[in-house]
Amino acid sequence: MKLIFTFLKPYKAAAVAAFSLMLTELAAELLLPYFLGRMINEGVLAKDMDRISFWGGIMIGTALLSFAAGILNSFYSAHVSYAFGYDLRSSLFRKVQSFSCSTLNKYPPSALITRFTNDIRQIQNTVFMSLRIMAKAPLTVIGGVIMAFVVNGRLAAVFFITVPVLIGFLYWVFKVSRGMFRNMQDRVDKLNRVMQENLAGMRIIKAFWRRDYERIRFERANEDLSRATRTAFQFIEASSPVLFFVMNMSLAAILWFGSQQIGSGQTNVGQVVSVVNYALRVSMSMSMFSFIITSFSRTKASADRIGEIMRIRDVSEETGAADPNLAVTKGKAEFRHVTFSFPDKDEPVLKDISFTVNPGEKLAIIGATGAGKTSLFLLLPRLFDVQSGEILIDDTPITAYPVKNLRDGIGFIPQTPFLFSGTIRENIAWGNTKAAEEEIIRAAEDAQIHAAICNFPDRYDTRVGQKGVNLSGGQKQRISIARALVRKPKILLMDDSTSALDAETESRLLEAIRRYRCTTILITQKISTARMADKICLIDDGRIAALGTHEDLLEASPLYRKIAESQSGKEWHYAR
Ligand code: TTP
Ligand code: MG
Repeated sequence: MKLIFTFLKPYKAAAVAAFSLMLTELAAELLLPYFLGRMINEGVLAKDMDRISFWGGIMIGTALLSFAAGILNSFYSAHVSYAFGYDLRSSLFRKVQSFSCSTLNKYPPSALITRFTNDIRQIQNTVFMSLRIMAKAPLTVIGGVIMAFVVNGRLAAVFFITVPVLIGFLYWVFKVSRGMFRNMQDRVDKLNRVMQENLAGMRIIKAFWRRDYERIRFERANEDLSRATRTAFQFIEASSPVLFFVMNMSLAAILWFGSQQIGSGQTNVGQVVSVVNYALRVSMSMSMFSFIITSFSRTKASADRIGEIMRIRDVSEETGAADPNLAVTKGKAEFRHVTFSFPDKDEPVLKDISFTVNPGEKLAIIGATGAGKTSLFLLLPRLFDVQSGEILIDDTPITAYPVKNLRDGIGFIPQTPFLFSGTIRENIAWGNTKAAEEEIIRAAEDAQIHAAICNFPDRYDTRVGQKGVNLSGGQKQRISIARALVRKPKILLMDDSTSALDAETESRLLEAIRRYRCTTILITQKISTARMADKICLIDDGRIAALGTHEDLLEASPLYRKIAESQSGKEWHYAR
């Protein structure tokens, strides 16, 4: 909560202005019943027209002042809350961007999106309402009670009993409801997750005819949310009749004591009218308390959820870089006894991996599904850090490089291509924002996608749907290759990136990549692809089972032989 409100600091002046205007408005409002009492006593009861116009004029002036202060206050409150929301959102975005993959693993996108939208909006509204009306309610209660005392202390004594009782009661309501609202926000996360998956997976849902299944899943999340919301609001709502009851009782008590005092000549009608007027204002403000409590409980829950993200100290990305200018120059990659497990798991996915790829060399990694090939790729750009052993690039541990320089030297082609919404040109240039048009086209040609792009109606300006829906799997793969090539990387990592290509296109692609003279590590399932590399590394269950040329491996590794035979049995038999 405290952390979140440090974001208000830059707007202190405007907030103070808003607050002072609110105080002006409040003071004017609190003076009105007092003036009314005076007008009744000195004007109406004394039948003095001059006094009536005098107090009437003062009342009109005061009302206008309160009106003007109110309008200006809205203006400042809106300014503060929107600027605050903007800053908070930007800062949260930067924070989330700085997270390492292991931290991001813990928060599903839906939970983060809810924080960006729902939670921030909630806090923003509360900031606005606090400056506008929320802080006014408790001050009206205090000011009203004080003014009532000034007018007639004995009548106002009734407040001494009711106000503390109500404050105690409201505090209890606030504490209980906070947990309920946190629960509610978590359900919003869950509903968003189901929604998101449902929209993203629309095709497969239709293809499997799982509409009903998904509807039930959605309804369950929806019901959970509405149950949590209902519980919270019912609880809050139940508190307002209690408030009204206590306040009405105190009004009745004031009127009863008041009439007795008038009877015995201790007070006059004007004073009773003033105190009753104050009591009405106090009870009106009290009735706003259930709304205020709702807002504050919800805001507390939302602020905690955002604070939880803001407080994460994620150091792994930026540690260790001694020399800020250290960059990848040659592209030699070396693994030394690397053992790695994902942060949330105990069992290592890679065990004692050692190999070296010299600059410009091509290494193929082959192995069964789930063997740990993709995991191995994630380690080179330091998307995850190893538990033991060491990875070196150009004979320097990768932890010694500034992360940006390290990643600048690497062209990473993920197993599942991901395209951003925008044009094809934008998607390729995303790899290197400084690339000139010829370089973009060159990369596309080398990725064997230029011809296909030229056949699109808008060529390089063709828009890619939010997830590249209007492209085939192989086209997406090749755009994602072009995006890596346009970086002119020293080390190219291709994770099964030619799986959707026919043999001829694939060999043209690998030929083109040769011209980049970069170190290439490619994961593949196909022996025919692996053979084109200088060396092949066979991974089996997280360990290196064999390392060498195709011929070496056929000789030495029964597992490799088995894979080779299963893929093109006869050919290898005859070849040997
Ligand atoms: P991968 O490294 O993804 O296996 P792979 O790339 O060899 O398999 P495929 O040919 O199918 O692409 O996974 C190895 C193990 O690590 C597997 O048990 C899943 C686990 N894993 C995670 O827990 N988190 C991750 O982010 C990844 C990539 C894998
Ligand atoms: Mg993989």
